[in-house]
Amino acid sequence: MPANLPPQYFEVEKRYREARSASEKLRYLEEMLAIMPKHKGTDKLKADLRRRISQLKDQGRGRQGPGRRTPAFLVDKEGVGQVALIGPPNTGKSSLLAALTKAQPLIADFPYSTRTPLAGMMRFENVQVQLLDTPPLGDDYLDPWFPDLLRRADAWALILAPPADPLEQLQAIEKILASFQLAPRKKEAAPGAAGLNTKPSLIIFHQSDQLPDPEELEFYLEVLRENLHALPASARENRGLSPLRAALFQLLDLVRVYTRAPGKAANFTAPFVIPAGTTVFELAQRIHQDIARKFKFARVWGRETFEGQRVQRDYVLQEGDVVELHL
Ligand SMILES: Nc1nc2c(ncn2[C@@H]2O[C@H](COP(=O)(O)OP(=O)(O)O)[C@@H](O)[C@H]2O)c(=O)[nH]1
Ligand SMILES: [Mg+2]
Repeated sequence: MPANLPPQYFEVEKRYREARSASEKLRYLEEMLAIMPKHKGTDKLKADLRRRISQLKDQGRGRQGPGRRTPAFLVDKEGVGQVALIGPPNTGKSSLLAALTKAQPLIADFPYSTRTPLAGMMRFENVQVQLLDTPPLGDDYLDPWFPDLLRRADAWALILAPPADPLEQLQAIEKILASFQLAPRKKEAAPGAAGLNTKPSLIIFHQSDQLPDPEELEFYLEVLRENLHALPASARENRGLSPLRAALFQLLDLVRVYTRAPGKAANFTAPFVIPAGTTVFELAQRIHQDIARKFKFARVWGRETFEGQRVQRDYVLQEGDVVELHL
């Protein structure tokens, strides 16, 4: 061994080779450099370590050249659906994520405190909805993966807040979305939305505590409601969060149904969560092809049916229905 390296060096080198993250690799490289004895025989090795260190540091700064970045921000979907919290800087997207889920985002009064999406699971009764906190939608800078995140989400919650005019904030968001051929799905087919891909959306008029005058708050809400469903909320004062949970779930356009075996009670903690419009036969198919094949009829206990009403395969399931499949 020409460089005459101490055994400790090889231990650290082994850790370096096994390290997963760039920051770990960097730490070990720096340790190796520190352990390296100082004499002529190690010059080449030292230069090599320094080169690798500076490469890793460059990568950390995002200077790694085109095509090598992995889309690490496309969050895996969990729960019954994914809602992206989007909006201008400082409207309280991160604060809402923290208030509605167990996630702990950085909350700060500087505009670009959120750099990457962060997911949290929001409980609503017996289901979990995934919420995504995102960086601000401003026109100065947008991460290249942001449009993909918007397209992949099942729905959007547009987070607006005083002191800016909420209608202007809404228009600014729509302008940015339109530049990616996207638009919130309006109550009526919105003029100008032609050719754009729409997503179910609602407005959260956040930081409502900043508008102590209820008439002012109501005025803004009425104006916003001409476009989209809009709800007031304040993460700081814990206001409006229960109706918000319900509205975020409703945005996904799902229904919860419960199956029961004849003569047994339904399990209300474990709903089948299915798209609105699903028929009882499609439910049978979701459960198992064999069940669908043998399906004869169903009995339903629900809001739209009388107790245990016998229904045929094309019956459209309603929220809260208890279903007994007969084979
Ligand atoms: N008055 C008031 N301020 C809030 C509320 N929620 C968040 N803030 C403040 O608004 C600033 C931005 O919050 P943050 O959640 O980081 O906003 P984001 O940039 O949209 O993620 C912070 O200083 C928060 O303390 C709220 O409900 N009411
Ligand atoms: Mg944030």
